[in-house]
Amino acid sequence: MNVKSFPYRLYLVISEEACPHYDFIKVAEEAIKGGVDIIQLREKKDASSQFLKKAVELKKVLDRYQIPLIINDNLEVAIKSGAAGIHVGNTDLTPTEIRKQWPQCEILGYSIEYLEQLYNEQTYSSDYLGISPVYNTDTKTNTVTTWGIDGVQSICSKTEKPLVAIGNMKASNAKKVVEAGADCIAVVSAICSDSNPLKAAQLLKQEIDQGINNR
Ligand code: TZP
Ligand code: MG
Repeated sequence: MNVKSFPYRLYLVISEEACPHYDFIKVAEEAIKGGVDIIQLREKKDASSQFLKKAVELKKVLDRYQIPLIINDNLEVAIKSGAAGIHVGNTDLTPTEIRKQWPQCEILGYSIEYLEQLYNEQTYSSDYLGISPVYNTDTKTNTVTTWGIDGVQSICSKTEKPLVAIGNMKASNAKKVVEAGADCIAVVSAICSDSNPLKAAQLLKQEIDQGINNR
């Protein structure tokens, strides 16, 4: 995939656990109606069989809206569910290995936790990079570098890969992170914890669009 074929701006990372108000399938559908254009299923605690069941269920809804499904860190679930892609971190199965085992993978995401990763073959093998995390978040605490705006700018100046910013992203900070160089904003709680996921997605999308217009 080349840079220009990454058309996604608002990325929902979802799990059943992250959705206190509604069933995660309903949250996903409302979020799509509000402007989310790519969704990752991230179930860190599920056995593969349970993870796969959820992925298949979610994909049925996503297919109706032509929204790509990305699976977090489980190649078996990604392949068996018919997902469009997979997202992995620095300590997971590597992008080069995923390319070998799953040549049909359309969207391969790789989280950047150290600047040095920008120069390794894993980054070369991926389609987009996750800037992980931009800000500290309670949703994921085992993180390495909190990038901040300076980190986003620094990564942006060193790579042509599409950049997905994650970590405590919300409507109040999305614009400045996009202005700093992020191509896409990924959220868990800003949509999943909101009692109105459709509206939450709309607000985020507005801020992202404004940020892109200001660049
Ligand atoms: N990777 C880096 S931060 C994060 C992940 C999965 C969690 C983001 O969650 P939230 O609730 O949007 O801060
Ligand atoms: Mg991981």
